[in-house]
Amino acid sequence: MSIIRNIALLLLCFPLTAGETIFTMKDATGDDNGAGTIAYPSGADFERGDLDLISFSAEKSKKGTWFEVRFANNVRKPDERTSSQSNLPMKDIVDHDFYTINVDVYIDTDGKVGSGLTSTLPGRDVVVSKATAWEKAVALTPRPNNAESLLRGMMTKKHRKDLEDSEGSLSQERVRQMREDMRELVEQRFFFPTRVNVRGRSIRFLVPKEFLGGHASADWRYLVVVTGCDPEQRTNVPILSGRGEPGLMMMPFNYGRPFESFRTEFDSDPGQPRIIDALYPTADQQVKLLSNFDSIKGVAAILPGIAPDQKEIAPPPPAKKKPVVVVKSRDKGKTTGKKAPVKVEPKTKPDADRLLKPTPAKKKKPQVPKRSVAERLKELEDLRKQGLITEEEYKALRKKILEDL
Ligand SMILES: [Ca+2]
Ligand SMILES: [Ca+2]
Repeated sequence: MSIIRNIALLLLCFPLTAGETIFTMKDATGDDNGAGTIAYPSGADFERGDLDLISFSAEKSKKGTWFEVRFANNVRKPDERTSSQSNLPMKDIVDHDFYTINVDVYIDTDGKVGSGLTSTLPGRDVVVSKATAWEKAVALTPRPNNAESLLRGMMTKKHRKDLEDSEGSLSQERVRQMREDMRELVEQRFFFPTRVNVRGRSIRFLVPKEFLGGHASADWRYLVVVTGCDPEQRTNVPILSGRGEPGLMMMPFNYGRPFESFRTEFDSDPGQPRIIDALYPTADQQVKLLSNFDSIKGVAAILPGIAPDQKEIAPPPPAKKKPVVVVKSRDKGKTTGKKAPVKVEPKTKPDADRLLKPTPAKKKKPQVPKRSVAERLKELEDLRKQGLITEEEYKALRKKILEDL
């Protein structure tokens, strides 16, 4: 008994995790609704507050940096859950003691405008601002090895297609080299933490010095986003939003009151980013930044990374489509008669940003037909009858729908 007490006392005096704090950043409470209109799945795996980030901090250790993300609710453990695909217990599927949360951290280490990547992991549907383009990304997920190989697979597939388009069919040696290049590229840019501790409302994860080139710095800028995790990467759940591509380990979005997917509230834009919470000083800034997209033009919301002092946010420009460069008209202006040969750059070097970008969706009919005004009014009426919206909300939404006539 006394031995146990002594060990407990020792642990209290010398916590295993003691280290110098590098920074602590706070996030608003109650803003786990993304651009303001995302609701949790109705199933038992999620509850409001579960993905509500309240702080993000970094602490020095011998091996590297321990980051900590803290949430409004206790982190859900996989103990009692089983797979939705098989009879496997969830704890045998995931590698760590959580299963509903992904946290991406995009880090701008050089502070140079335009230097680094602006793409994010598949399915996040946001881009990082050019001013805070990132050098290193940390992706906390319950199945790190699986997520890393999935990401490598997605990027390799695209890169291989690029190579085949410019070089024709590839020799075995070329394919081996290509796979090696992609492995290096993913390892250089992404880290999927495998040393993870879950306790109460917090998840701590170690990022080694080798990955960040030292400890994390309070001078760098950080973009931290939280998404709902689907550790089984199911592909049989219909996906409403996103550009038709599966996200990396992400829960899908749908209409209605889905059991197993997130939803966007009645009459809000279904094309909104699938980010549940993002680290910004106020909820208002988060809503503004996440609402700054145009799903019809295919323009994603631009999110800036922020400094740990959280004093300054460089607001990105409003979402607009890049102007289409018409090459022909320029050629016409030339009077030399002889056309300059178009130099085709061999795509031998993988371009990480491009490989991470979603493939533009082929034009096809939307999966969910636009509902008529009558249908929407009826749905609204149902919501009122069920007491799911207030009389005031009912009136406001009714007015909005009728304006579409
Ligand atoms: Ca929050
Ligand atoms: Ca937030």
